[in-house]
Amino acid sequence: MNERISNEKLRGKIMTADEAAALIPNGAQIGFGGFTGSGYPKELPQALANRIKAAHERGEEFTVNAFTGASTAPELDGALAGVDGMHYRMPYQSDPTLRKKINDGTTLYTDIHLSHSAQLVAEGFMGKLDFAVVEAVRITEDGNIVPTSSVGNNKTYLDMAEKIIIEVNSWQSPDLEGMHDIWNGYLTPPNRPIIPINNVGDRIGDTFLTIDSDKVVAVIETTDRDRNSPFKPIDDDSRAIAGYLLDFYANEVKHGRLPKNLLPLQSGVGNIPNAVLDGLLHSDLENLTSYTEVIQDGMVDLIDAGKLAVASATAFSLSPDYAHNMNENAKNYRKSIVLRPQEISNHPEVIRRLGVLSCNGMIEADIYGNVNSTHVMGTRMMNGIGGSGDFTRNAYISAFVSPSTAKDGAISAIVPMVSHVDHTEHDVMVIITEQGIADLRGLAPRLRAQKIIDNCVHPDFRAQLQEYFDHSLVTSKAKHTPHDLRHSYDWHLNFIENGTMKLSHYR
Ligand code: 0RQ
Repeated sequence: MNERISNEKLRGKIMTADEAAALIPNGAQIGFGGFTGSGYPKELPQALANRIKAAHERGEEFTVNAFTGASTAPELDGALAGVDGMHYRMPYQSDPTLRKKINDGTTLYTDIHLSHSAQLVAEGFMGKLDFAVVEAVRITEDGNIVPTSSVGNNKTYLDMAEKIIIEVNSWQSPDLEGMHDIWNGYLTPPNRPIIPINNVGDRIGDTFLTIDSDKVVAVIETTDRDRNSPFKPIDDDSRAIAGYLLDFYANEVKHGRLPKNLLPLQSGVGNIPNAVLDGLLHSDLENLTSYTEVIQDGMVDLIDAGKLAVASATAFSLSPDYAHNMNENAKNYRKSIVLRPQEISNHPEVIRRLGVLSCNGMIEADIYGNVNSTHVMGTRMMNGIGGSGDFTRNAYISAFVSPSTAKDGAISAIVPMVSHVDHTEHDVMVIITEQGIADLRGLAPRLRAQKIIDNCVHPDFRAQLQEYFDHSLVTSKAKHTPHDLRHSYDWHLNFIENGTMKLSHYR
């Protein structure tokens, strides 16, 4: 194991997770590595959770403020939230235990664009960062860090933290070295240079994270795997939605608005984006590229099939079999995969320059094309905006996808007015459900509404939504974006009160 820690001084800092956790005091602000279940520290958070639990049993206060890249895993978010140990958390999560603590008011959560999170810490706005806790493939002779299966915000957290704890994980393949691209040119204003990425695969930095080794207070040796879950098999609705999107792209190619190999693809995680990738695999498209935030199974299949030339992201989000394959063959995949800090993988400047085609999931959309990605019934946090805002706002063509109903048909994903807005009508170009596709580009609001009602709404809700829109056209004083404000949230209220958005009468 020691060959993974090539620096003599840092070898002297090896200790157990419990010993390292003992260095962290109540109230500490910690920048953890980790992004979509990849590359997060695996032992220190659990050891810290044990310490917090013991303190609580003694009647002592003990919580920490946790910053990450994005979602992590039960060993981090689950462990700390499970002992009421997280006072504050940003910028994205998807852990069931943490979600519960956020929604019952125990944990304060700031849900922000992933590309903005490093800047908040770097400019000092979030206060002093006490610790950075990150995972490494190895520590180099010079005392620098080779990252593992995600880069996330590690660079900023390592730069800003007063103290550093490194988990060197021998489960992670040493052949990941060379896949990362850490740009050291990114600064706070007014000294920000142009990000010199002109093509998806451009490499502009180092393959390692440079750190001040004097700040390292502990090195922990670990062997645990990333905790990723397998994807569900692709269902009919996802296949239908993927079909509409790919036909839409084909039509854009036909009209000369997209090149034959499309433009760099961004794909959210989940069943439908996975179906889109599967659709691409079975298409005759070639020489595709992807500028996105996570590398999923479907992208690896596309690389293997020779259809995806290069992919840029900040992390892997692979099922266990695919993660194993990546570990075995990282040397080959290094040619076609670049992992960058998330402020670069999700950077508006690069996304706009490259002309990315974005595709993300949603909770609900309204008749004018505003999208809610985060809040169920307007108040309950699901996961967070993640990178969907970074990509949607700056995409060449932005798309949102969802089944037209949720919860066995009790909920319509298309509603009169969204109960929370993450993406405004100004940013949302295309909406797709299994019912069909609404290309909203260039349409005035009333035309957008009719197109969404005609093409995307489930038949169980179509007449009801048409009725709302017709009433709005009559009762709304202003006719630009008509709404019947007294009734805009009847559907949500009816679900909360009666368990269904289906109304017995217009109310
Ligand atoms: O609930 O898990 O209890 O069954 O939401 O819904 O349909 O399986 O879709 O997994 O793609 O998630 C928006 C949450 C969709 C996701 C969201 C319930 C539904 C189910 C999941 P159950 P599906 P998905 C890059 C981009 C924001 C982050 C983002 C998301 C669960 O896409 O988090 O885009 N996006 N990142 O039943 C009540 C509704 C509902 C609803 C769905 N209208 N009302 N519940 N559900 N619609 C990736 C990263 O940033 C890393």
